[in-house]
Amino acid sequence: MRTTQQWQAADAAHFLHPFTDFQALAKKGSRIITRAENIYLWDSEGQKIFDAMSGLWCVNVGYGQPPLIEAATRQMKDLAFYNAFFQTATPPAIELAELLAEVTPPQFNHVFFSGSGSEGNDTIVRMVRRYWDVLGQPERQVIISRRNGYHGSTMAGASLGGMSGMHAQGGLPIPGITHIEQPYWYQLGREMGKEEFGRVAASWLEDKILEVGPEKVAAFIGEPVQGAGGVIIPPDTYWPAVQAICNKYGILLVSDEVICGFGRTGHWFGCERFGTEPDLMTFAKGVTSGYVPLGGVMVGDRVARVLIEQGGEFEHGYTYSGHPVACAVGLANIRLIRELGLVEKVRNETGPLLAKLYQGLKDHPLVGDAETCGLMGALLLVKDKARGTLFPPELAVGMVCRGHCFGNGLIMRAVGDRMIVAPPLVITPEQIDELGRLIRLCLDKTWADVKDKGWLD
Ligand code: PXG
Repeated sequence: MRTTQQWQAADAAHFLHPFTDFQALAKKGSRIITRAENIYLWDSEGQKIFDAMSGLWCVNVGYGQPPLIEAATRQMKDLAFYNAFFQTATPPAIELAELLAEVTPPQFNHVFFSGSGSEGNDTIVRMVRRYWDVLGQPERQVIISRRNGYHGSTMAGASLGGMSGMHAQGGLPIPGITHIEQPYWYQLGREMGKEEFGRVAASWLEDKILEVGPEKVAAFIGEPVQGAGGVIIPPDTYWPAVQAICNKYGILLVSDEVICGFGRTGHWFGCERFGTEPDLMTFAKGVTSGYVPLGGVMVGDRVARVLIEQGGEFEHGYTYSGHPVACAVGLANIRLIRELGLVEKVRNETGPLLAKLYQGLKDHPLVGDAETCGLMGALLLVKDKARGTLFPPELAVGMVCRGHCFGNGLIMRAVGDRMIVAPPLVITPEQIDELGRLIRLCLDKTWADVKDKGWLD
């Protein structure tokens, strides 16, 4: 086994990491993760780390699950690969399609597989536009999404996303994609109640539809809870109002369930938590708990019927659409989620425990807001709780806190000054207590730094 320094040198020499300042990382050296079990990781220095981000929002069943490992091994032996082009199929892809139709809401009976969430959203753009073409309304091209939403990093995914840094590189968004403001109450709506703000934020969709022209709008896409944007949990009034607006103008509703799907919110899919009936859903991550890459699009009956009965050939697909090993792991993963009752556990036990923990964290002097949805949580670090004053962004207080998390064996992410977690769904009540102690320790250390540096003045 190489030493940490040897890994870091080879890494810096050859490996360009995603969303990374290459030169800065090469100087500092990557952290090398070598092993994992349950909800814990170990790095090349032997440090044990509490993985409160489930890898990257994906390892829902935790690490080292034998049924998933065995499913992959068995499938690789039987048939490591065959494609789904040219009128062929493999048993795992067929069986997973069948099982997905079962665990998703009733309007979903068909799936189009991809290799990732980004590819899934590329499929969404092509499918939505194709749907309106087939219906004889080719002018319906425009897809509306939200600022600070995240839908992936391909050309279409990054365009649908509302990340200004991403749009600034590479001439994005592509034509026909436009954005509205996000439903972030703390930033945009604190002068009103949350319920009222939810309705106001939804009304921005109607304003945009009228601005573009309803006859030109194809679809609206959003994450039930914005994940990468900082676990932005909309008021309960938001999604039903969005659904009503989509219905009013006949616009397709797309729920990007890449993070919220497969139990994260305490429901199988986030749309079920927030009471919408989307026409299409993107999924990835939790479908295989990240053990192997897989993504796709659930196609609701409204769209499927048109594409199947009137559409002819849909000229779109990936080499790995329905990859047999990925699908075999997906099957084993969904069966395990069912067997362990993880969705119900999140809804009735661990989700409420995390909510209670976060309610308690509100008394910390740094914490201006603390909220959870299922097993996602966000803490907003603020300068003055009473007034709700934020720290100047250039102080990067969130990064200071993240540094303490790294140093103390906890993976908690910083999105600006929002500290976020999304632990594996197998987390136990005792492990939630452990998470609470670690978070408090890191908040206390950050608080000490902030006072020492005179950042409260
Ligand atoms: N949609 C959503 C809602 C996502 O969260 C994607 C699509 C794209 O999936 P792929 O598999 O192509 O990465 C995602 C991915 C972060 C972070 O910083 C989040 C994601 C990916 C990378 C980083 O929180 N989500």
